[in-house]
Amino acid sequence: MSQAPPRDTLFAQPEPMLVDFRFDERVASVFPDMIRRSVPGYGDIIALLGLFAEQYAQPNSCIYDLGCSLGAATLSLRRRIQVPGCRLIAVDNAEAMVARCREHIANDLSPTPVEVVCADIREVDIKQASVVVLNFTLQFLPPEERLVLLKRIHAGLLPGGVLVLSEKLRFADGQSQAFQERLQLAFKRANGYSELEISQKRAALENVLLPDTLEQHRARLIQAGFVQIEPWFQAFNFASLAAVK
Ligand code: GEK
Repeated sequence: MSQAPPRDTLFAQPEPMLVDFRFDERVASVFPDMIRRSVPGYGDIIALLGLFAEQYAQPNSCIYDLGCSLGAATLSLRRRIQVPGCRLIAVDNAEAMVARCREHIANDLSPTPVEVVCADIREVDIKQASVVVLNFTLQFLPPEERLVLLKRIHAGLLPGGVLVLSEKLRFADGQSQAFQERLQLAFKRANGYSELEISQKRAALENVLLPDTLEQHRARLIQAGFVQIEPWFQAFNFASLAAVK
């Protein structure tokens, strides 16, 4: 029988000196519980990512999971690749995440080889790619560096390749922002987070996770060179887009 993942209680006690959120050992140790209870639709997105690998992976190409954390997206992609000669490259710059990711990959028996790389996604070569996944990662880059990365991804994709970009969204219209935030807050409360946990986590993420609007994402993807952009998932203020080269 598999054990329940350790519960996230990182922000349950009052913090006299709240510091900016970091992907350290404490976060890595509770990450599956944290992301599942904080991001509405996360489990569905992970499961559905496999279909992008099934439909878009090209023979003898590379598939990238950028900001892979513990490898949930990598495993979903790996299990549905249908063509020969693919290689998966999972990248994260948090050592605590990468160490655990390597264990998860080693425990999975799907045949496609996976290279888990501890590096900054801004410094990784992207080549011969048929599928690239940025599942809730772009939002952690400084805004002025996001277009550069998308341009590099576009350049490294094969014709017909796809980028799947999942992000927390911001809404330019105040009414929409309030509506979506209210429901995400309700989601977190329904998943057992206290008001203290919610407010301390929010403060810790304030300078670290900087969301864009859907319109900004669309415009940036077009600027990067993508010709077809399809929003394919949204749950409150979390969404995923597919951009085809
Ligand atoms: C999932 N995709 O489970 N270079 C490399 N990694 C980075 C960088 C960077 N510059 N910036 C942030 N990260 C995963 C979830 S979590 C999302 C992704 C979240 C990494 C960071 O270390 C963390 O592991 C991940 O991006 C973001 O599908 O926690 O909301």
